[in-house]
Amino acid sequence: MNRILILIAVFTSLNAAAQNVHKCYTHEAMLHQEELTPGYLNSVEESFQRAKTSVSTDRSTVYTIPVVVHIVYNDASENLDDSVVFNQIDILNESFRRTNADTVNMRDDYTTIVGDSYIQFQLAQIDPSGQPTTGITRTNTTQTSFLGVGGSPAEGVKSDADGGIDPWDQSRYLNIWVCNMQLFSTPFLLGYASPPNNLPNWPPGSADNLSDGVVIEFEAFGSNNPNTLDLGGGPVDVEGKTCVHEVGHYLGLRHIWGDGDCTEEDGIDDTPNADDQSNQDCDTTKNTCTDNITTLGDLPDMVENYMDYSAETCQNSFTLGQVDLMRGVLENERIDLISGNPASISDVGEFEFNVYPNPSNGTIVIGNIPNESAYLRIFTESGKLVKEMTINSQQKIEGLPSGLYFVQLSNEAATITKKLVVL
Ligand SMILES: [Ca+2]
Ligand SMILES: [Ca+2]
Ligand SMILES: [Ca+2]
Ligand SMILES: [Zn+2]
Repeated sequence: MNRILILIAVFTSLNAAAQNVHKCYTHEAMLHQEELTPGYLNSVEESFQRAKTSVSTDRSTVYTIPVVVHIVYNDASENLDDSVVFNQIDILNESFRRTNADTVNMRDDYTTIVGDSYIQFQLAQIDPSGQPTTGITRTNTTQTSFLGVGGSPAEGVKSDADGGIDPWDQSRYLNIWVCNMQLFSTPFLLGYASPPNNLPNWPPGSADNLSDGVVIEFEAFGSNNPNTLDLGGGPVDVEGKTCVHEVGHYLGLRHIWGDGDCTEEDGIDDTPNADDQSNQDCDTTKNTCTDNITTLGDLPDMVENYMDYSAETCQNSFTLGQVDLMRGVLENERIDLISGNPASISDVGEFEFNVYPNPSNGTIVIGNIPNESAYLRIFTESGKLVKEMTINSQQKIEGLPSGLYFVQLSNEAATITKKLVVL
C-alpha cells in the first residue's frame, strides 16, 4: 500500500473518532496488522493467554529493562533535551514501582488491588556492538511528520530508509521512538506500541509491518517537556504517562475497558470493566459495567488506571493482576530483555560486587558477592557468552584473552553487570 492510501485510511478513521482523541493507536494498529497478516490478532491473543497462565507468583524480584530512546527530529523543538529523556525514565520507574506521589489520590475502592510491579527501566549503557552509550540516539530527518510514512500509523520512524532510525536488537532493548505524528499541524495520536508476539507459529518477517517497540508523539514525552500539547481543544496536561501506558501495552496489557462495551473486557480479573472509551477525563462518578471482582464485587470505572483513556492527571496505578501479566510476559515472551542480557548493565542496584584487578592481565577475582549463591556470566564485547557458573563465594577466573567484557552477576534480587578490561 502506498503512503497516500495509508494516509487516507488513517484520515478516515480520524473523522470517525473526531469526538474521541486518539490518545493511543495500539488497538487500531493491531487491526491494521491483522489486515496485512491475517492471524496476527489470534497470535497476540494466544500470547496474551499464555502470559496470563504463566503469571509470576513471585512479585519481588526486580527486573530491569534496558531502554534506548530514539529522538527523531525535523524541527529543533522536536529535538528534546536529554533532561526530558531522563525525566521520562524517572516517571516510568516511579510509575511501575508505584513510588509516584499522586498515589495518595487513589480512591479507597482499589487500594487492595494495586501495587508495585518490581519492574524498572534504565537507559542502555552499552549499544548492540558493545560500545558505551548514553542510551539516546538523535536523528535529523527530512520528514516533517511520520504519520502514514512507511506503514500505518508511523512505522517509518523505525527505519533508516524512511528517514527514521532502525531499531536496536528488539529482543534485548526496549526501543522508544519519539517523533512528530501530526496531521495538519495537530497531533493525531499520542503513541502506540507492539504487544508481545514471538510465537513459534508466526512466519519469520511477517511482523516487520509492526516493528517491535513504542512510539510517542514528541510533545507527550516527559513531564518537563518545553512544548505545549494541544489536540485542538487547548493545552493538555502532560505528565509522562502516555509512555507508561504504551509500555504497559508493550508488556502485554490491554485497555482497561477491553476496547469495547460491557461484553468486552481486558482479560485481567481485578480491573473493573468499562463501556467503550467511557473515560476521557477524571470523572469518578461513573460505573458503566457490573463487575464481579474477587472479594470486592462491583467497582466504579477506574480512571486511576494507566491503561484507561482518562486524563494523565488522574492516572496513578497498575493493578496486581496487570502486574502479574506484565511479569509473566517478561518471564516468557520477553525473557531476553532481562535474562543473560549484557545490555542490562547496571552499576547500582539491589547489591554490589567487585571485579579486580580492572584492567587485568586475564586473571580476575569476583569478590564481595551478595549472598551464598549467585549466578555469574561473562560476555564478550559483542555479547557472546564465554563463561557461566554458579558461585558461592569469592571466585577466581583465569585465561581471559584481551578485550572488553561484561561481568554479570544475578541473584534473586537483581542482575548487575560491570565492565571489565583485559589488556
Ligand atoms: Ca468493555
Ligand atoms: Ca478486567
Ligand atoms: Ca463497575
Ligand atoms: Zn492504548
